[in-house]
Amino acid sequence: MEKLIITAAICGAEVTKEHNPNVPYTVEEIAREAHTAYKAGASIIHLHVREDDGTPTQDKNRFKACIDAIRKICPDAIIQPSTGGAVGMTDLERLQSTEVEELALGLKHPEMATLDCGTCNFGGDEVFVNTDNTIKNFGKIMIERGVKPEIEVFDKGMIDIAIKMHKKGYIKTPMHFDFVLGVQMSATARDLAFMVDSIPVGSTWTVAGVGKSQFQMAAIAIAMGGHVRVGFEDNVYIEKGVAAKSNGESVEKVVRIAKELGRQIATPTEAREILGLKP
Ligand code: KMH
Ligand code: ZN
Repeated sequence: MEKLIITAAICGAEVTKEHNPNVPYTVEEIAREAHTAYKAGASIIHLHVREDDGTPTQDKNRFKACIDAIRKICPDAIIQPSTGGAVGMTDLERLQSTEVEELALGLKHPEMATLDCGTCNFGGDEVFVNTDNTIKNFGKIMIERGVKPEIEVFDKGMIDIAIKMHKKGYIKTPMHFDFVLGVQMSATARDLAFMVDSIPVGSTWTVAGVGKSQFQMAAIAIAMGGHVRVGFEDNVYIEKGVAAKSNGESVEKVVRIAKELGRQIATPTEAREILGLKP
């Protein structure tokens, strides 16, 4: 089986220090959390950033500061900024994260970024809006900037939207999907198998189980040959009622499960090969 790519979603936009005091806000805290995950075996850092008081932001200068700080201590990690940001942000705000230079890698833009392929309920009255025009615009800009999208899909309909966008020229193949389960769609083995079965042949995939399903989804994905995302964005607990000490602790748990199931962990270089990223 292919080696396992572990993505650490270290910060997110919704969780706070009230949920877990180790949720990072400052540049230093974000770099610290990225480093714990990287040391434990994460090859991709999925990145949201915050103001010092925890307010989510897509400000490109804040992204630049965080990426530079992470790069100093995680020299070869794949840093994947979010273009989802937080509910209610405008498209222009959200796209700023793709403008950031990665000077240490000699790149004008990030290697990867997320591309959310549909609208979904986000709890209470919150709706995370991604119209067809938003997706087209984000897809086109990512192609122009050479940024590989991680296609975030919160239900099966979003896979169909991504395929439609590919046919219209807004997303290139091979596609890489992140199934975010437990938000709009439930997170069971049946749901995951259905999603895997629905993506085009030749695509790669990872799963982010949100909330209590996080490590169950990870274990199933490891056994199926897919890839795994964990981290505070999706779940701040290491086990029921116990806050994780760091994102690294969550990554370590995935590494242990993978070892038990005979799956080796991909280095960032190996992850780049699997995903077709330029070294
Ligand atoms: N925070 C959510 C509204 C992404 O990173 O692309 C959007 C999100 C998806 O987290
Ligand atoms: Zn995110």
